[in-house]
Amino acid sequence: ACGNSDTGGGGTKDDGKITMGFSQVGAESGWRTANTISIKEAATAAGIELKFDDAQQKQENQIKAIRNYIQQKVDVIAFSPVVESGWDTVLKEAKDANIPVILTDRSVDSADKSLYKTFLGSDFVKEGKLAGEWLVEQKKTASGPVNIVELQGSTGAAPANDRKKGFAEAIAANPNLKVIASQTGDFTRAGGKQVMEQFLKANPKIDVLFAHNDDMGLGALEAITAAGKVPGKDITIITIDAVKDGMQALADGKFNFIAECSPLLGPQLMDLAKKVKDGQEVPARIETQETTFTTEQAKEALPNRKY
Ligand code: GZL
Repeated sequence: ACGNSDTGGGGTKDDGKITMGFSQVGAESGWRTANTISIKEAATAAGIELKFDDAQQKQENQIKAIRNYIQQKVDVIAFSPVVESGWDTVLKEAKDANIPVILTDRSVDSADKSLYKTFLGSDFVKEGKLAGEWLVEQKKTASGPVNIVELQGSTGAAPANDRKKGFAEAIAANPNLKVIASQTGDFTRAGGKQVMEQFLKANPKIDVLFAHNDDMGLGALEAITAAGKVPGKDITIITIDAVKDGMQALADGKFNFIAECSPLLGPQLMDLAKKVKDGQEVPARIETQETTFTTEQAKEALPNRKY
């Protein structure tokens, strides 16, 4: 590097080592823990210096962290936006400071696509759709109403908005399938348990639980068994993520179906950071490849699961 920090570029040191500032959502779920491990391990493997901040699921903490990274003149900023909206101002500051931004895991609703180089993450609408399509197939012979309760992810988060949308679109195929209650459990086990207790108190007939992530489903299991019902039998349970504890519940028949959402984004993120730093063009959207699991498939897959 020419060593002249006025070039406005990042803070690449003379040793050419790239510095990345990463703002993480928090540590709310097993998925998030696995995602953080993937990012930290991949940075080490790629020889990238990683500055890491845990925002405890607060947007203002992410904005603060991004501003710090701009001050420190990092080479690349990457983050998983806890909610979709309210990023344009700080992303404009990063752009004005000539620091490229990579969105990982979750996206933003900014109309100005020049505010970030790429979005690496899953298609959450598809995940919701896969969950709904499986249920439609399972309940195609149902004669009467099938009452569904839904544990939504964090309010305003892209995975919550999109999974809800995809699931609703899919179950519209069978008017017997009705979401009778839908509320956020904030992607946490505690939230899932608390809200499921309320659902059970208010609704005598619940046939299906759709939880936007395994952790809320795992919390709901406690409420369901405490209410004297058998999870996976009295109440069909569909979740998203496929982290180890979720896959174990699925293998045990307590869950019935999981749409995978892979947290292992670290290696791709570091590869993108190098390309972006070198000024190479990168695709505007890189979609995570992932699958779905039934109980039988979970039993087979469990021994080899990395997270
Ligand atoms: C999805 C990710 C979600 C997970 C949850 O990519 O943003 O956040 O599904 C996590 O487990 O809390």
